[in-house]
Amino acid sequence: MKKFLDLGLQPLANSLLTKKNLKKKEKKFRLQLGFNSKNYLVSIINTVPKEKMFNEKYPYKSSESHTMRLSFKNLSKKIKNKFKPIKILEIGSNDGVFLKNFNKKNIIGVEPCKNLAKITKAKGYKTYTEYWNMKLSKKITQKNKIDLIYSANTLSHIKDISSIFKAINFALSKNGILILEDPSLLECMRKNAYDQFYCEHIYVFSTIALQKILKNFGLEIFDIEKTSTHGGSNRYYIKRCNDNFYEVKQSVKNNLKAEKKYGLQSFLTYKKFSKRILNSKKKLLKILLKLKNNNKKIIGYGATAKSCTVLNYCNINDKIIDYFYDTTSFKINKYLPGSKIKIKKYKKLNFKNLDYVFLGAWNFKSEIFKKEKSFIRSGGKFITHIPTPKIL
Ligand code: JHZ
Repeated sequence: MKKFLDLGLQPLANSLLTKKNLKKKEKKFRLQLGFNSKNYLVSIINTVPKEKMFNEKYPYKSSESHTMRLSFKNLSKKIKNKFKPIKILEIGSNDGVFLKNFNKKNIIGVEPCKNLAKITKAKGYKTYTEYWNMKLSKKITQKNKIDLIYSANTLSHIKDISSIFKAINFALSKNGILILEDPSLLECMRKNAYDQFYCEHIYVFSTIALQKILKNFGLEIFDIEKTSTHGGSNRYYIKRCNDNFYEVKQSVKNNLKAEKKYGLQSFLTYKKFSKRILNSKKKLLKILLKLKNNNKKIIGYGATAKSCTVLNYCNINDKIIDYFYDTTSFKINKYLPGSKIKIKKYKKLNFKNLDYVFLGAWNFKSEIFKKEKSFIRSGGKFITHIPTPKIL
C-alpha cells in the first residue's frame, strides 16, 4: 500500500470523553491513508481493534436524522415490492432505523454494540449482539438461508472484508441478493471530504475496487444507485455471478466509467487530493482565526465522527469553537475526543447568542438549513470545509 495522506495523530472518533476522564491521556493512532495499486482499494494504514470502537459505549444512532429515516424507509418499500424477500438479515443494524420498516418475523439484525442492540431487542426484533463472521452465519442459517442481506455503512468498518464476504456467501440462499451501501470514493475525492476517514472508516470504496473483491467470492454487482446520504454514497445490488435472474444494468458500467475517467486507478489522483487537503486545513484555520480575532462566537453543529478528524487534523479546540450542538442523547454533556470541545443538547440556533456555526454534519446541510431558517434569516452564518472552506 502506498501512503498518500497523513492526517496526524488522532483519537478514536466516537470515544467521547466524560468530564471525569477529560484530563486522562487519550489513546491516539496515526491516521494515514494509502492506495493499493493491485486492487485499487483506498484504506487507512494503521487500524484499531474493533472491540475498542464498537462496544456498549458506541454513541452514534442512525435514526437521529430525518434524511436517514426517510432513506431507509424508501429503500424498505422498494425491497418489499421488487425482491419480495421472506428472510432478511441486516449486518450493522444500529438502533433499528432500517429493521423497523419490516415485519418482526421476516428480519434479523446483527449489531455488536450492546447499547444499540438493546434498543431493537426491546422493540421485539431478533438481534444478535455479535460481530458478523462465519460462526454467526452458520448459527443464523441452521434452518433457512437468507433471501436478502442488507448492510449500510458497515462494510467500510470491517478490516477483514474477505471473512465478511465468506460469511455472507454462506448465508445467502441460491438466488439471494446482497445490498451494500457505503460512501462513494469518487464523491469523497470530488468533495475533498478527507473527514470520511477516521478509525472506524477503514475503507472508502470505489466501484472498481469493490467489483474486484467481489469477484473472488463469486459475487458481482448488477445495479448501482447513487444516494445523497453521507455526502454521496453508492447502493450496490449484488448477486452470485452464476445467477442469471437479474441482468447487469448500465448503471454499473456508468459508475466504472466515471471513476476511471476521474483517475481512481492512478496514484497521482490521490497525491493531488492530498495537496488539496493541506490547503483545506490552512484555509479553514484562516477563516476561523480571523473570526475569533474579531470576537465572534463560533459553535459546531453535529458532533460527528467526521468532525473528530477535522478538529484534530486542523488543531481546533474550544478556544476556537465554544461547543457543539447535537441531538443524540448518548453524546450530550460529553466532550469530543482530542479537541475536548463540549457537546451540548441541541437548541434551535439563535442569532442573539452566537454568530457563526461550523457545520460538523455537512452531509445533512439541507435538513439543517431548513431547521435553522430563522437563524439564517436574522444574519447567522454557517461555516463549512466542504468542498472548500468558506462562510456560507
Ligand atoms: P453523521 C457515523 O459518522 C459513524 P458521523 C459511522 N462510523 C458512520 O459510518 C456514519 O455515521 C454512517 C447530529 N445531528 O450521520 C446527529 C444533529 O444534532 O454525519 C449525529 O450525531 N442535528 C457509523 O458521526 C450527527 O449530527 C441534526 O439536525 O460522521 C450526524 O452524524 C442532524 C441532521 C444531525 O455521522
